[in-house]
Amino acid sequence: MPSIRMIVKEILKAEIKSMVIVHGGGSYGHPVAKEFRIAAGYNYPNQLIGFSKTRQAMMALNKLIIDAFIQENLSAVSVQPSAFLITNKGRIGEFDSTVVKKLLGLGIIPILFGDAVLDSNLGFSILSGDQLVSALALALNAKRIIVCVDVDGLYNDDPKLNPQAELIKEITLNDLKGIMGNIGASKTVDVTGGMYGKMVELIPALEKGVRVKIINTRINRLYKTLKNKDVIGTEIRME
Ligand code: IP8
Repeated sequence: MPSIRMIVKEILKAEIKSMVIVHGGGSYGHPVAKEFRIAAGYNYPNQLIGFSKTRQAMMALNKLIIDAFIQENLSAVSVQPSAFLITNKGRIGEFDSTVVKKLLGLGIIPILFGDAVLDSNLGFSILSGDQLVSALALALNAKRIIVCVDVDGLYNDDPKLNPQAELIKEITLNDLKGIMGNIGASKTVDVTGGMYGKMVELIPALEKGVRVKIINTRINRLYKTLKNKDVIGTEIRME
């Protein structure tokens, strides 16, 4: 996967001391989660094999990503969200971030992912990487979240439907809430809501003062962002 390799090389070049990575389901997790309606919870027996397949798809994607880090001699390890947290109606409650903190303390990069998780109300559900990012940022007192997507940032309308849509370079949390209705849902299979879902999930972290930058995964953009250099994208601040 060339894009994963590129991202890993940029992280290596930026010499970042401490970071947590969370990836989504992409074409691995979402189609199978959708086919078996995993996000809706346990309703019929055939979903059990779907739960298993979704988990396995996420592990496969996570392995590819970790392999790319190891290839660059970067110490990254998988931390499987479904093994340490249970949602309630799809929402994270309390969770224990000790393992992630200890890994960071050792200088290891924990790599987590959106996952098919047990749910105390629904039996199981889908936890989005976006919800996890926000919860982790709060638990770890993170200074910033960098969101890598396949468009240049946040637009005033859906850029995949409206070619006139304009990129928003900077926005405050209040203004973000005001334009939420215009933000596009995903055009690909995404059981957790595309860009709109991302923004909704980031709000709790933004409210606590975590800075958010949304960037495209194009060459050098992650590197520049990690180095606090000027880069095309959207900066979201509490105020
Ligand atoms: O792509 C969903 O994570 P997301 C993960 O961050 C699965 O919404 C299992 C579909």
